[in-house]
Amino acid sequence: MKRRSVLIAGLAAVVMVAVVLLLAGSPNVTANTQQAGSAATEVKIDNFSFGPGTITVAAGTTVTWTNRDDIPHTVVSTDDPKAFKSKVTDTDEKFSYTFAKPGTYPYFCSVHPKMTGKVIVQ
Ligand SMILES: [Cu+2]
Repeated sequence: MKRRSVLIAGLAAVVMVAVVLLLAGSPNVTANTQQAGSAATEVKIDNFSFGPGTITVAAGTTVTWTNRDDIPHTVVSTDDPKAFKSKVTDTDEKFSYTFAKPGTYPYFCSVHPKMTGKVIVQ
């Protein structure tokens, strides 16, 4: 009788260790969630600046610029050849471009070349 209870106590200890290992291991499974979906895909043009000036998006994301300024602006790729080029946008007009390939895409406003921004595609 005494030997049996020792055996049960031993089994219980093994089960306890297994449960603790399982609980300790489980956070690693869920910790690897992606954050790509939360990336900003809207850039506001306001007060002669792009906001946010640099955004990071996943490949395949469409970025939309909206001119919130009272002044016409453009969104023009700095690269040669140009990856994208908007027409002159007036107040509340939008320009969209879909970034298919990973890379860094600097751009500026051709009306006011000191206005610059950057899209990083991962
Ligand atoms: Cu401008």
